[in-house]
Amino acid sequence: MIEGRPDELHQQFDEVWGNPRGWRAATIVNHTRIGLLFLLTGLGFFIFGGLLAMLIRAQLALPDQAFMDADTYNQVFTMHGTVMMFLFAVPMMEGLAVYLIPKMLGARDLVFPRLSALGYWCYLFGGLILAASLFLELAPDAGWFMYTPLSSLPYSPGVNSDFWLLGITFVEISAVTAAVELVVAILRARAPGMTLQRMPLYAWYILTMAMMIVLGFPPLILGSILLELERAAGMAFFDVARGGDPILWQHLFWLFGHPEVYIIFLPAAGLVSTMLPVFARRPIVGYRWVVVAVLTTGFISFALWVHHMFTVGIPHLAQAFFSAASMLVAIPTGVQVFSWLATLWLGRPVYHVPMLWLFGFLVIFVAGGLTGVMLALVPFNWQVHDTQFVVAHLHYVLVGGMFFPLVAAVYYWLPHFSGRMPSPRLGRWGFWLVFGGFNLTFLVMHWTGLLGMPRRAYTYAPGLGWDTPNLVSSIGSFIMAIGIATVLVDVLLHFRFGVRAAPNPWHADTLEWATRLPPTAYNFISLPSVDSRYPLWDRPDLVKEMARGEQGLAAIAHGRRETWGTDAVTGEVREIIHLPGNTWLPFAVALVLSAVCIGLLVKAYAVASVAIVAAAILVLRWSWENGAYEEGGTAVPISAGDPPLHWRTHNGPGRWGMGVTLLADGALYAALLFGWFYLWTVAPQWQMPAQSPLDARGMLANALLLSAATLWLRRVLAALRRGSDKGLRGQLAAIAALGLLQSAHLLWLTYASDLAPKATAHDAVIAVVLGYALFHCVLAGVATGLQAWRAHYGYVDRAAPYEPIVLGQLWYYNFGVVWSAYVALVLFPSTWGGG
Ligand code: HEM
Ligand SMILES: [Cu+2]
Repeated sequence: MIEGRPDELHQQFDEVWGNPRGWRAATIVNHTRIGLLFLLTGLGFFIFGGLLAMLIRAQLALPDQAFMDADTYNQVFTMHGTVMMFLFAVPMMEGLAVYLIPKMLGARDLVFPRLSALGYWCYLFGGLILAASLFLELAPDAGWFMYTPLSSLPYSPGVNSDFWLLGITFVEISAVTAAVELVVAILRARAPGMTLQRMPLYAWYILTMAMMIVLGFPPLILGSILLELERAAGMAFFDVARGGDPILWQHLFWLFGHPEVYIIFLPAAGLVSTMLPVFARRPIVGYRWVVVAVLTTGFISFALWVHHMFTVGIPHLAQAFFSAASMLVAIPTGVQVFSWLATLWLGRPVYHVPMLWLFGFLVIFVAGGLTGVMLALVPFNWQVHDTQFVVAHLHYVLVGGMFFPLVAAVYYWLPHFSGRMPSPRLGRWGFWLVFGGFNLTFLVMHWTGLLGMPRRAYTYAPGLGWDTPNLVSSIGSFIMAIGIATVLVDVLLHFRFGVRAAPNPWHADTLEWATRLPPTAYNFISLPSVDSRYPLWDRPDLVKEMARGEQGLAAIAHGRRETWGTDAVTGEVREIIHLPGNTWLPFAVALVLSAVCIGLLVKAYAVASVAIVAAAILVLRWSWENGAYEEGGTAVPISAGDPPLHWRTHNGPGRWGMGVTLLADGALYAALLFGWFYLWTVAPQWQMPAQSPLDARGMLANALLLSAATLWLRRVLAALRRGSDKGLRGQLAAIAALGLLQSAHLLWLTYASDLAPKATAHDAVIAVVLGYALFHCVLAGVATGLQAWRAHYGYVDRAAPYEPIVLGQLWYYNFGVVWSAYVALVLFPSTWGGG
């Protein structure tokens, strides 16, 4: 198994896995590096958002301040909320997960490294575009929730809102890519023997968070696309006069926005559940209860969005339901809190700096939870809606629930990043300044709110009783800022002056501490197998065995990047996942997509179109460079006794990746259909034409055509699974042609139906549904054509049947899309009112 001494082995691994320097650093796809980039960029945006918070507090410190005018203030607080929520909180949590998860699972990388890199670059570029708007004094100014009609063209005529819609969509796509990646890695790339039951709690939290992103972000992406279409192309969705409804935006927004709060909180709670037992020096109490609580939180949080809309005028029954549901969510959170307290109680805790932050978290977060229950009471909610009370609650939950655990985590994993230990002294100062400053700022703000001071007002008159509490809040916020600066200085200094860290300095139980400190790009030269929930506690020798190359997959002479692919439930080895190496593609794709984004912003549609074509070419190139391509067909050696490389199986990670991506895609489509039925039943001036503009028979024919192609592909795939690739290339080519023919027919149908999307919301929604279906059908056709071509080169055949099987899912998905479009747009209207 071992080829030479570990040092030599390390050298060989470095050759295959190493990170280039200089310009070529932009080609790195390795998860450790990408995770760190996420964290650093997130920190940058946090500082930016924090400075904006300082500006806000400076403006509110005294009554009748003229520090900022109302316009600037609107931009500043909108950007503060937007930056903190989209560019700091979520990417930070995802970045940490990208960094930690493979290591905790005992893997060498995430399963789609190029996708992680793409996600990062999209995040960076999207964030920069958004941030730039403030310096151009064109920043979004309609609040981080962008309510229509305030954000619609008549009330926000500049490009301010467009910056938000395009920039945030760009960033959201990055969040979804990282989420897909995390879900699949957690389910399919764990160490052999790591059953679901033995998975570190953090992985459960991240799995839940990632699934929530997959299902929760698409409604907002859809909302942004619709609003941008309304603003840029004049299509009608949120305009009452044309049959739209601004409340639709609120639904789409909060369908995303409420889960978002838990998307931010759950991973932070996962950090707590990871660190706390280590410091308490015992396993967490009630592992199973915590898992159940986390999963339940994930589910319930999707049923809560309406509690943000209690004052909008919704039916009483709905109010009662969502009020009760909102209180219910306190239960699983309570379970976790009790489990943490019990762990501390029953353990023999040791106190280090991270523990201080965990303590701060517990105090502040519980307080925030209590005001949350207050807000879930409808009458109380009516009272304090849109006052500073809500701002105070929100920061107790977000800063307490996310920022404090994050700082604890930074201190805890610092030795991992740097190989050095943080110093206790400055850290304590930083903590107490932040803790004190925070409470001074926001505890008082509850009071300001109860006194009736509204949220988002840029100034106020003296003598209303608001002067003193506001001054106190502002002073508190500056103390907090000084505290945060202290922490940053501490962290910076430690890179220079920290003492060298011992291996596993906190005596943790999880596998990330089995890497070198700081870790190599491949994490481990040999991959562990696991037989307990606390591998490093139960097998103290494991670390050395791994480092000596005595565990799995220690061969590298073949020059491939590899990690184990394991069964989602049992953790048994299924295949060797063959990972791609460094490449310019993700960076280039993100760059071209930012050109699309900027092109749309400045309404240079020609530029945007060229960039879209360029992006399509790059993406095709990307999908060409898969394992079988680099290796020259299927003649790839593997060691005797090893499982197959993943692209020789029927069920590799790509299949899961496609599945999860389609879940996200389906969430977007479901939100679109929801919009259709919502507008139909609720919009005050919805107009259903007497005669549907759609050609009913044409639609049916189109769906049948697609069904024929799909069924054909299904037969080809079934044959492949049985080991027959007879006529594979020709059949794939024919299916691709049939698919493209169907796409052309759909395009013609859309064109011939003479829709008037600028005149009525009815036609606008139909146009979007058809456009959506068209996009997917073309995609499937082109991708199948590409597969035919690959079959021609022998990259795809019965020995490597994997890619067409992955692609098959897209066809099944399209089948569902086109038929449900037929049902929703043709059958329903013809049976229930409106021709
Ligand atoms: C660093 C300390 C922070 C301070 C002093 C601060 C201060 C403020 C203030 C004064 C407002 C109210 C603006 C207004 O109503 O006019 C606000 C809004 C907000 N903050 Fe913070 N904030 C801080 C950190 C954070 C963090 C860490 C997050 C999220 C992770 C966050 C998320 C938000 C959001 C979502 C809003 C609502 C914006 C809106 O209503 O549109 N803040 N913040
Ligand atoms: Cu909520």
